[in-house]
Amino acid sequence: MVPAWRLRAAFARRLSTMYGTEVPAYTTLVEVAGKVNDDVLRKGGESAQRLGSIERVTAERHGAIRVGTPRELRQAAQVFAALGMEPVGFYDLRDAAASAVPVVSTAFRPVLPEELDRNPFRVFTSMLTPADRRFFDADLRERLEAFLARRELFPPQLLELAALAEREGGLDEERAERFLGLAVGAFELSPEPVDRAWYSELEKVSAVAADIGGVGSTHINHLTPRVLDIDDLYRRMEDRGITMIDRIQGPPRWDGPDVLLRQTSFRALAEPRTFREPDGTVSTGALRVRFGEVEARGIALTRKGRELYDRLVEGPVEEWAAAFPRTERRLAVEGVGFFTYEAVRERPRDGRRPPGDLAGLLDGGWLSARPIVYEDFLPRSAAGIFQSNLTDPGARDSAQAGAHYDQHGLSEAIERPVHDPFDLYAAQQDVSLGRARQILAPTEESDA
Ligand code: OOG
Ligand code: NI
Repeated sequence: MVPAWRLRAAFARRLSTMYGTEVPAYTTLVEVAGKVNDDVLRKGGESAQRLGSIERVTAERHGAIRVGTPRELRQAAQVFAALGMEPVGFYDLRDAAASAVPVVSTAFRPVLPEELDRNPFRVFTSMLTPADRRFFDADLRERLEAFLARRELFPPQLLELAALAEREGGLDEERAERFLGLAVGAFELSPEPVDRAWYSELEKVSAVAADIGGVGSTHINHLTPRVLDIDDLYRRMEDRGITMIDRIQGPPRWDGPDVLLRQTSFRALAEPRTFREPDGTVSTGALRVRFGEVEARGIALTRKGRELYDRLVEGPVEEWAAAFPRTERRLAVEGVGFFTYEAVRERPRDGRRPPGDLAGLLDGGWLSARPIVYEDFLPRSAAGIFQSNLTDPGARDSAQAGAHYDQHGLSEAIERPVHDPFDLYAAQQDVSLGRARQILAPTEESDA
């Protein structure tokens, strides 16, 4: 039996191989990321692995895909469920980007700490919003929905094997092989000619809408390796003559702890595609929709920490440096960052009782804290990544009311619960703290 986590790790590896043949610049990015990580490890020693072992970081990827309908999203969720990946978080990118990005998104990822340790592969998954009148008028919406209803992104056998894998917690070798082949195939770029007129019509509204609804299949949009020093990577890519977007998204570079997520990308490359012209002839051309992204991950922030982040990230770096907690200890005791806690020593025989507060427990050496790594995404950064790869802002009629989407609605569309990322981190922290307190101060009964 090949368990879900092995399927997930194998899927991530094969997707990476496939994407490397489709987008050779991705391979360059992975190589450069590897060199940067080697250097950080050499200079930093153990502290370089504080936010994850080098094995985990080296294998770590996130992918991005885009689908058109709730049904397609449900099917994608079934494929990811087979890999032990569940929907986490709701991202509404329609207002986060200045350009027309008519999608709402979630991320599929493992949710249990031990599963994340085995392989943290995640996929940022966006769904088109044809009901949003700001982007699509009634006529275009109808034709778009009819087009989407006709296509099949995932072959029935893939979905059957995925459902079986989810029920059984894995697949036998033979079925696993079949499943992985079909799953990777579903995300390959299709050689089918693109209908030029239809694609162009959608492109006038939004390049993202055209990428999703202008073709008969889906494809991986980017696959992102994790790097330990993203500023160094940015410089090295530019030194190689690769044009990067103009900034690194997310928190500024500073000498305090890494938090949340910092991302950057190189610009979308022109990829050869075939087109069916209005007169029926087939021609070759190019589309610029896929790019290369890289990211550095830091400590997960609490709601309070996130509010602080959202406020400070807008301002100058000096303000950030003055106001954001500069040490892990402060992140912990001020309730800004998430940690797991472990009891350092047993309850002493002299009857001294451990202090009740976190600061006392940490400062007295009763507890050690380990940061919880941020496993999710940031709406503003995601919008920035989408946006920086659009050459045309598209069109939006702001006089129209937008269609309402939220986490609950998304959950109903997927027919699976969408986890709240803050709840997941908080639960992990609370479990560890409860266990540590139990060791430090057992009840009188368990003393006897
Ligand atoms: C997704 C863009 C967002 C990220 O890492 O924030 C994203 C897309 O382009 O489909 O991948
Ligand atoms: Ni991404």
